[in-house]
Amino acid sequence: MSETGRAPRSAAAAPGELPPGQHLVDTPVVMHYGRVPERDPEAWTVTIGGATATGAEHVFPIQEVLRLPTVTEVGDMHCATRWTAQGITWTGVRAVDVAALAPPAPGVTTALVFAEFGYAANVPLQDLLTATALLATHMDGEPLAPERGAPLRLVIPHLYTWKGPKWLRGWNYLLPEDPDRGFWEERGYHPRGDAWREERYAHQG
Ligand SMILES: Nc1nc2c(c(=O)[nH]1)N[C@H]1C(S)=C(S)[C@@H](COP(=O)(O)O)O[C@H]1N2
Ligand SMILES: [Mo]
Repeated sequence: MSETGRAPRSAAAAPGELPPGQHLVDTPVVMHYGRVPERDPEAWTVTIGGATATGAEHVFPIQEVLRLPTVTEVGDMHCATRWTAQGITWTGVRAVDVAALAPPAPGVTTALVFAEFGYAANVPLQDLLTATALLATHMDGEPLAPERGAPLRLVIPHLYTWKGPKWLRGWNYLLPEDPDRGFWEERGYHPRGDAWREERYAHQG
């Protein structure tokens, strides 16, 4: 990807380059709060609500989401607990294409992306709509394992991975006045979470 516009820093990073304060691991450590869902993946839906352009909440069967163009890209995972796993191949659909099915109202700045069982992360709209943000179905060529977020997980390689809910169920578009904290953001983590800027904690501003 070219270095034009707001291309994420990681897309331009040299192979092997690590964000500040991170160390390399071979395999990303399986990490999540709570249980692995057992909901039928065939009956999975993605709900886009909050400040949508129409004002309505839109519920999409997963089959409709996965009819969007399939893309494969290589990205890194950066956990805020300081491990980085490099060169993961993700396959899925672009978040920007999903958002086009249910666009935001004017003035929306953030999306609160949520998962099964209430996990959520607030993600700036500009990061969610970047070309490298995927709703991934496959990791390294294999369908996502249940503990890796099957059937859908959000992947935004330049952000810390807490910004990528596994078992993604949708998002709510937020206006600047809406409460905007997800699970880790409630616990002091950064609203943006760009790993290349080391945006771990909210007190960093
Ligand atoms: N639903 C959900 N998604 C989540 C989490 C979680 O607790 N629940 N943890 C996040 C964090 S902090 C990390 S580091 C990654 C870990 O992904 P992995 O288990 O595939 O390594 O998942 C992210 N997505
Ligand atoms: Mo993490």
